[in-house]
Amino acid sequence: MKMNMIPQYETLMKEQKEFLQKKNRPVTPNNGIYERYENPVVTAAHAPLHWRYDFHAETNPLGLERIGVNATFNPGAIKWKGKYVLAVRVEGSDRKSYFAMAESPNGVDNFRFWDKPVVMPQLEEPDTNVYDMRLTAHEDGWIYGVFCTERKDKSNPDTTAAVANAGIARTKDLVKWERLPDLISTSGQQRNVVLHPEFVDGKYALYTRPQDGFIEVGKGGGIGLGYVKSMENPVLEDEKIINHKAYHTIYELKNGLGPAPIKTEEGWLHLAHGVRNTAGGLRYTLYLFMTDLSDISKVIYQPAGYFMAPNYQETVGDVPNVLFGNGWITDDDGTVYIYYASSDTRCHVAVSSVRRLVDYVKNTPQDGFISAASVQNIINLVDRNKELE
Ligand code: M1P
Repeated sequence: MKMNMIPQYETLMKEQKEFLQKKNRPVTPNNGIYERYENPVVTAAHAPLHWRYDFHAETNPLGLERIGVNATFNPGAIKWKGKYVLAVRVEGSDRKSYFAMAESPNGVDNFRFWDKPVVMPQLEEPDTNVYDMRLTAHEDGWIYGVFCTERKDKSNPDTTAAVANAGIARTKDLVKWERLPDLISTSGQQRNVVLHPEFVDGKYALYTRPQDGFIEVGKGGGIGLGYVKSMENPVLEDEKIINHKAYHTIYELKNGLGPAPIKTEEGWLHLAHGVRNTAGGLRYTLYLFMTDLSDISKVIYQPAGYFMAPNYQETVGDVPNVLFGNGWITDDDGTVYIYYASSDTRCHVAVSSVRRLVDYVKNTPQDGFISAASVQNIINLVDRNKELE
């Protein structure tokens, strides 16, 4: 230790090193569709100590933390140079979110943040807050980060009035980012915007979530799809809703796409979140659906209900009862690492495979939208199982 270091330095570093090395194990039993893992993969405690502490004894004689990290959640994900890399939404104790890359050698533990958080170039009007980046390795050769940019609604004196839109940036190395103009669409606000990885008829395809207000989707809502001719001038055309919210479902109040879809032999596999209201507040769960390979606006499979809902520990956090997933990684052998966050507080992983997820979307009964239809699904299964007797 250097002479002018705070005395706590060695202890702090040793404790964090031990914490970061902690192994993670799959939870058993499970439903066969995916395996949750015992520990969250990235938490506020993963934030590097040199982001938080002034190590100089002269300026920090008491060895106090100077910059707090409140939460780490809603990560985008990409396989990069053989590593599992998350674009984590890090939220400071000042409530501002920013992006920081964290990487793991195996996708399930030992995540470490890169040396510094992402420096996102600003447009003429700076972002007040940025969050929930979706990473898309597009066939044009760029990696795009599409994220929510939030600014004060200057037309409304209410201090909580804000406007959300899709911010767009691109990179070749996940370090240096080129900021592009924000999405231009006819909707009042946009959140949960995701870039499709392939061109469609020579255009960029964007999944959207038009909304009337900052929180409420209002008359808008549903997962939309629109096209832009150029990401340098991203004017959205032909936006239409491809996945509607629906009464008495897990996506009754609102929904939004998670990461860019995975291309499979059977169709494009999508992960999304659905929101319903309850006496205890909003409940966010994750669901899957699949769209047609030749017509990406056409939903061909959508199982009833949720794919993942918060378990007991996951219900607790800054915004309780929330699962949100905007990143997944598919390995060459078909293993799928689903990165999700619980209650706007910490990041987790669940592991599945393309084969299992395709089977799940194709063979789980669809929603019949009434209880009697749900009962009939069970009767059908019971009767079929009786054929084995
Ligand atoms: O607090 C839950 C989530 O709320 C928003 O998501 P949506 O716009 O779909 O309701 C986002 O702020 C998201 O970051 C957050 O996790």
